[in-house]
Amino acid sequence: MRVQVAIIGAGPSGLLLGQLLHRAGIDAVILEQRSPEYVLSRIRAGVLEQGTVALLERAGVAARLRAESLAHRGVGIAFGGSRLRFDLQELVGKSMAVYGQTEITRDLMEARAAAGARTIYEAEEVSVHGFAGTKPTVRWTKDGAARELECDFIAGCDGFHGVTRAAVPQSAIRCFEREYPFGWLGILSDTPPVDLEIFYAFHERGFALCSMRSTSRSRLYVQVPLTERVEDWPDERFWAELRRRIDPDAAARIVTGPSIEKSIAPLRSFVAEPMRFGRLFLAGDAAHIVPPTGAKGLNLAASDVHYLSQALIGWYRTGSAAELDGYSGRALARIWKAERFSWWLTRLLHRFPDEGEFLWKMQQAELEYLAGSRAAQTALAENYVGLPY
Ligand code: RFL
Ligand code: PHB
Repeated sequence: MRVQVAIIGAGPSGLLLGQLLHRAGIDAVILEQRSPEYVLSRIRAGVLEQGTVALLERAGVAARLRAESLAHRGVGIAFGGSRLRFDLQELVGKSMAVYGQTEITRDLMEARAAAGARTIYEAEEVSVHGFAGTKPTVRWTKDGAARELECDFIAGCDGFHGVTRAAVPQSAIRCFEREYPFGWLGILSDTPPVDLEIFYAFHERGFALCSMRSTSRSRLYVQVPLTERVEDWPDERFWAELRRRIDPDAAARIVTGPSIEKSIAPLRSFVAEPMRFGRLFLAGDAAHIVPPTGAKGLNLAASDVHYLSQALIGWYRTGSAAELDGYSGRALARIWKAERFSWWLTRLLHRFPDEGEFLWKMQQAELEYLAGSRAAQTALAENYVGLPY
C-alpha cells in the first residue's frame, strides 16, 4: 500500500490533520492501536479557544459544535471565601467554547467516514522506519498478519505514550520535563454545573475545579496526592471534599448525584525538541504535555495541526519545503508560551506538599495582586483565551 501521508494515532491531532489534508486533496491513512469505541470513551478536554473553533470551522466539522457548545465569556477563581471573576470578553475581546473532546472526536470520525477516508483501527505493533531518508515506511500487524505502508511523510499524532517520538535516535532529540507531586481526581456526573461559568478554586486543602460539558452535565476535579486510589473515593467523599474547597455560595448550591466516570490524572509539563526528524513530524501530546490547569492541551494540539497541515499542503501545492522546515520552530514558539502559562497557573493554584509556608504566602499575595490589578487580569485573560497562531 502507498499513501502520501501516514498518520499515527486517531486522537484529535491525527483526526483533525487527516480532515484538513483530505479537504486539500492529500491522501492520508490513519493507524490507531485502539478501537473507535475506546477512543470515544476517553473523557478529557472540554474548553476550546476561539482559534481551535475557527480551525474546526475550516475543517468543515463545526456544525454540531456551533449548535451545542456553550459560550463562556468569563472564568473564575475562588479563594478566601469569595470568587474573583475574569471577564475575558471585556478584558481581551475573546471568549471560550465549552464542547467535549469526545464530541470533537466523534464529529471528526463521522466526517472521515463520510469522506470514505481510511482509518485502520486496532493496528498492533505499529512501527515507523526510514524517515531520515526520502521513502519512509510504516509497519503494523492486524488480525495476526504483518502489513506495510510506503509514504512521503509520517505524522506522529500518537500521544505521550506513542511510538513515533520513541523511534527518534536519542542524540537527535531533547526532552524537558517537570512532574508535579499531585494529581487531579475527576468525575463526570449528570448534574447541573455548579455555576454558569467554569471556576478554579484555591484552598488550603488543595485545588479544585468546577467545569461542565453541557447545561446538565458537570465535570469536576479535586487535587489529590499521587498515592491516592480511585476506589478510596466514593462519590459522597468526592462531593464533600469539593464543597469544602469552593466558595460558600457555590457550595450551598451544589446539586450532587452519582458519578458516571471517575479517574485520577497525574500532572506533567513536557516538551520534546525539535518536532521534525527528516520526514517524521510530531504533533500534539506526542511532542508535549501541559498540566490541565489552563486547558491548553487540546488547543495546542490544534495549533500544531494547523501549522503542520499548512506546511504539508504548501509542499504538495508548490514543491517548496520552506514551511516544512519552519514547522518545528513555529509550533515550539507557541508551545513554550502555553507551557509557561500552564506551569504558572498550576503553581499559583495548587497546594505544594513539600514547599514551605513561603510559597503558600506568595500564592496568596499573587492572588490578591490579581484581584486588584487590571493589568494582571489582562495578562491572565490573554493567555487563557489562547495566544495568536
Ligand atoms: P491523544 O488524545 O492521546 O491521542 C493519541 C492517539 O494515538 C493512539 N496511539 C497509537 N496508535 C497507534 N500506535 C501506537 N503505538 C499508538 N500509541 C498511541 C492513542 O490510542 C490515541 O488514540 O493525543 P492528541 O491527539 O495529541 O490529543 C491531545 C489531547 O488529547 C490532550 O492534549 C488533551 O486531552 C489535554 N487536556 C485538555 N486539553 C485542553 O485543551 N483543554 C482541557 O480542558 C483539557 N482537559 C486534558 C484535560 C487531558 C486530561 N487527561 C486525562 C490527560 C483533562 C484531562 C483530565
Ligand atoms: C474540563 O472541563 O475538563 C477542564 C476545564 C478546564 C481545565 C481543565 C479541564 O483547565
